[in-house]
Amino acid sequence: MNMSPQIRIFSYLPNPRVWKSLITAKFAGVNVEVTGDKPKNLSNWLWDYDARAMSEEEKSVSSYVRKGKRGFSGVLYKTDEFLEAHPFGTVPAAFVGNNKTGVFESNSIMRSVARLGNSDTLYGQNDPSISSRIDSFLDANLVFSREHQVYILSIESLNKYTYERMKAAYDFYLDGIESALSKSNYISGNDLTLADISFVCDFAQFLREGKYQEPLKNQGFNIISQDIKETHPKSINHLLNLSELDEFSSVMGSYLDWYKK
Ligand SMILES: N[C@@H](CCC(=O)N[C@@H](CS)C(=O)NCC(=O)O)C(=O)O
Repeated sequence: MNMSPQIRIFSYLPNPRVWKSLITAKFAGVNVEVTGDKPKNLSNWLWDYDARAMSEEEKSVSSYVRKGKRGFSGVLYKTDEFLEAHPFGTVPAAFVGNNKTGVFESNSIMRSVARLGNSDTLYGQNDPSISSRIDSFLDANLVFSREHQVYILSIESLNKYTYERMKAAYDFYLDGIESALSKSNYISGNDLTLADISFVCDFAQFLREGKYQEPLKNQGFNIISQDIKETHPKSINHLLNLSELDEFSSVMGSYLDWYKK
């Protein structure tokens, strides 16, 4: 059996965006290799196909100094080859196949894993209209998760505009998911697909706004998802039920335990 990785992913860890690929890999039997470190340590790493931690001395003479653009405020070290493969310079950053093709955006990395795998249903492999419908949910998910990224990065010093945008994105995305789940057992139809995996990983991360009750309250805001069990019951039950499956729980570990209590 060939054990060399079919996909290599570099990221800060743990990262729910990477979990999308790891959960997909469990369902589809794909060999994914993950490299990385805690978020705060990633500024000491050389971002590269052969990503690795650097010594202080190496950093001081490195010619790969870049300014962090999104989520990282200080200096990062990214090789020219990394930026060629990953023009937006973000993690998770995947390298796929023998020619190490750069694949970025966590939903696309997950798609890449599914395409390499052996499941007919995860990405609607046998029917272009089904895979396109799954793509539609993944696009909607990315719009939601971008709003979430802005919200969570500024949650200790929010302004009303950011909060209202997040609330509108939350209502829009969850209304769609709730509506889809009122017609079928899974988000995109009768099978578990990438749409479900992406939803679980990104939304589990969003729920962590609940850990910021105090700072939100002090700024005059409420937890956006506080009434989800009444407003979007199918969505939250779907997330909690899927998180119990081995393929999810073996990757997500205790991430949702605080919420389930
Ligand atoms: N939508 C992207 C988000 C990726 C992203 O924004 N990553 C940030 C960290 S959260 C990054 O790598 N920033 C690099 C930088 O600041 O230069 C995904 O799902 O992969």
